[in-house]
Amino acid sequence: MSKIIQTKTITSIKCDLNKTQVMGILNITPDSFSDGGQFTCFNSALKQVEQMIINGADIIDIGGESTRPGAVDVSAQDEIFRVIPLLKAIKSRFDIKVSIDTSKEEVMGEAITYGADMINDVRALQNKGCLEVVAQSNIAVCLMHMQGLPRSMQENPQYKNIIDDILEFFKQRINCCEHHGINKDRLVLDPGFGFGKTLAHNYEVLAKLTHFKSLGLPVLAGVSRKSMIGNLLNRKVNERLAGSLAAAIVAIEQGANIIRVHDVQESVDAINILSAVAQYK
Ligand code: 9MG
Repeated sequence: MSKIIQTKTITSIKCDLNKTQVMGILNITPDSFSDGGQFTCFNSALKQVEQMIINGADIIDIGGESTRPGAVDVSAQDEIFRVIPLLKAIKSRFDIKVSIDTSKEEVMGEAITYGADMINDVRALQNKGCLEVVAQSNIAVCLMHMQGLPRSMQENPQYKNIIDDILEFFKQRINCCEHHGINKDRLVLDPGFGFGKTLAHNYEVLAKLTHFKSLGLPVLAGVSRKSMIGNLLNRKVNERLAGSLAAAIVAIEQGANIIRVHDVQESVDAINILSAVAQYK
């Protein structure tokens, strides 16, 4: 029997719901630029992007602010300085979708001006001015759920029912976006693994990821190298590849359309195995 190809267009990002999109992570962290080695850092970031593209990435996610637990704030100017020259360089050299991981209206504005395809906002456009800036564009947006803020989010997170609470949050954010003129077809939802969630919360969300599909939007999952892998397996950050791949496979089986990963080649291999098996289901 022939398969129905269900293709959904979220503006600027063609999201084929039958093919998992791989989002490669490019972190331009504060210390990358602190030794005056900007040029080296810039070139090595571009090389990393090229390698991720060769390895099969569909989207590159560039972040200039750390969102790890306890991370300190970065100014909008610093973030723009780190992220925008790279966005411009990537767009002029490669044919690849670029997502900018930011929660600041100023950075979003610049990202839109210089051709970003998606804003990846861990604060789901809740910061001042963000809804308005994004509404003036056609860009896609990833709305991520987070309880609390990075500085303190891992201090005793609590939920009545984590799945219902996240669903309610998504509904409110979708309404807010639509109210500001951001069409639903531009949105991607992300439950935010590790953002104000205990180990048990993270695994419950992973097990029940399909629940978020009820809102009719693509779902993004970011589990790569996170503490939910390290703490369960007692593995350091550089020992989390197998655990990350296993969790990504579960996320895809539970309906994730986009996976956000550090290890692009290995993730693409895992997806290809899943696709080969899926043909016979
Ligand atoms: C920036 N960032 C770090 N972790 C993330 C995750 O799980 N999802 C999204 N959308 N962004 C993330």
